Amino acid sequence: MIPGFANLQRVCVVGLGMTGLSVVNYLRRQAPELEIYVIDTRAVAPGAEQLPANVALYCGGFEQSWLNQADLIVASPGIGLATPALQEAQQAGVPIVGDIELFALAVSASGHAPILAITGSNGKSTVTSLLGEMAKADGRQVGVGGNIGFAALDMLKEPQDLYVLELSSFQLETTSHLNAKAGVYLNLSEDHMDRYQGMADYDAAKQRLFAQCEVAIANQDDPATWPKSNREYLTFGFEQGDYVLAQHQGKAWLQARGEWVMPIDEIALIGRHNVANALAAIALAQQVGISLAACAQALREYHGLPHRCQCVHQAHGIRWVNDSKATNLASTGAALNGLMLEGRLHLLLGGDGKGADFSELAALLAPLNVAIYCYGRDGDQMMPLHPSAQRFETLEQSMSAIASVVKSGDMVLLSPACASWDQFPNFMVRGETFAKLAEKLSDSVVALQ
Ligand code: UMA
Ligand code: ADP
Repeated sequence: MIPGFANLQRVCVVGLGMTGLSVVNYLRRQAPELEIYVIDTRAVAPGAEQLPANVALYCGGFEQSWLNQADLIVASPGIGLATPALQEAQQAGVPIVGDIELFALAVSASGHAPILAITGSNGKSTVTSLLGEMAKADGRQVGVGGNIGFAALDMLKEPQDLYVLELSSFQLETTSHLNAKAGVYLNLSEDHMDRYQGMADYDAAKQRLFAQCEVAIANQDDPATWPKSNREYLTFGFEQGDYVLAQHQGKAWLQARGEWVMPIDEIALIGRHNVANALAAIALAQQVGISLAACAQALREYHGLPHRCQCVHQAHGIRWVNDSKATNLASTGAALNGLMLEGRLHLLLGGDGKGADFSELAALLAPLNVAIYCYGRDGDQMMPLHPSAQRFETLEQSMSAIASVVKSGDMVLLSPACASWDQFPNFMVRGETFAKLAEKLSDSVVALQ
C-alpha cells in the first residue's frame, strides 16, 4: 500500500540518484507487487548497482512509453517539470509527484510525528541541522533529512517523534500535501536561474510551502519571504519580529515571543547570518514545544556543518577557509560581510554560475583589501568584479598562484558563488580538494617566507 494512492500498478521513477533510489526502495518496502520502471537521462545512473532485482532501468534519455503508461510518475528534483517528456506524460493524464509528497503522505497516514520544514535560498542546511540538535537536546527522537543530503523517505525506516525536513524549491514544485506543523522561508536571493523563468517563478516554488503548513514563519527583514496569501504568520528578524534580537543586561540577546533565550556572543556558530538562522530555528522549535533551554544548549554546542565558512587549515599566520557551499551570490555576500580580516583576503571565485548576474559582488569587494582569483567555466564573468582579478583554469592553479604571494595575517577563502559541477562531482569534493591543497601548499608558503 502506498499511502495517498489507491490501485497503483505501474510507477515510473525518473532519476536514479539519491532520491530515485530512496523512492524505489520505499515503493518496494510498501508494495512488493508493484511494477517499477526507472528512467535516468544520464548515460550511467549513479544508483544502478544498488537497484533491487525486478526493477526495469532505462538510461541515456527518456523512454516516453514508460512515462505515458505509468499510473504515477515520481520525478527526482534534478529533473524539471517543464521537461518536454514529463509535460507529454502529464498531458496524457499521468500524475507527477516527488519523493517529498510520498514522504508527507506516509507521515500523515501514520498519524503522529509532526514535520517542521525549512526552505530559502541560503541557510537551509544550517537551520535544519541546528534544529535537529535542538530536538535532540530536548530528548526527542528526530529524523533530519531532505535536501540536506539524506533522502526524506529513508527517514521512515526508523520510528521518529519528529521530522525536520530541508526543502529545495525543486522539491516543493512536486509537493502538494506536506501538512507540516510549521514551515520557515528563510530568505530569497538569486539562484537556479538556469531552471526558473525569473525570480518570481523561483519565489512561487518556495511560497508553495506556506500553503502546506499550519504555522508559517517568514523573515521580517526579507519581504520576498512574506506569504503572498493573506494568511497569518510569525516572523524572525534583527530589529522586529516575534523572534528577534534585543538588548538585555547590556548585551544583544535572542528573544522568543518576549522570552529571553541567550546572549548572541554565546552562540557557537560564527557570523551575523547565523544569528538569523538561530532565530529561525528557535521559531520552528517552539511550534512543537521544544524548550528554550534545549534551544540554548544546542546553540552553545553546535559548531555547524563542514564547507560553510570553516577554517580548515591555519599555519604561519594564514587562515585557509572553506566556504565551498557558497554556491550563489548571497552566500558569498554573507561570508564577506562576516569577515574579520587582519591582512589581505585572497578570494577564490568561479565554477558553474547557473546563469546568475554577479555584478552586485563588486560593491562588496570594493572596500576590502582583496585579491580575487577567478577559475572554472564561468570565471570570465568574475573578472570585471575587482581590478585585482586574475584568471585561471582550475582551483588548483589558482591556489598555487596564491601560495606564491600569501603572507602572515592573510586569509585564503574559497567562497565561489557558483556550483561546482563544471569541475567537481559536488561542493563537498570541491571543499575537500581545497582543504588538501591548503595543507600541501602551506609548506611551500613557509619555504618562501
Ligand atoms: N540528472 C540527470 N538526469 C536524471 C536525473 C538527474 O541529468 O535522470 C541530473 C540532475 O539534473 C542533477 C543531478 O543529476 O544535476 C542530480 O539530480 P537528482 O535529482 O538525481 O539528485 P539526487 O541525487 O536525488 O539529490 C537530490 C538533491 N539534488 C538536487 O536537487 C539537484 C540533493 O540536494 C538532495 O540532498 C537529495 O536529493 C536528497 O533529498 C543537493 C542539491 O544540490 C544538495 N540541491 C540543490 C541546492 O541545494 O541548491 C537544489
Ligand atoms: P543551504 O542549505 O540553503 O545551501 P547552508 O546552511 O548550507 O544553506 O549554507 C550555504 C551557504 O550560505 C554557506 O556559504 C553559508 O555560509 C551561507 N549562509 C548560511 N546561512 C545564511 C543566511 N541566513 N544568509 C545568507 N547566507 C547564508
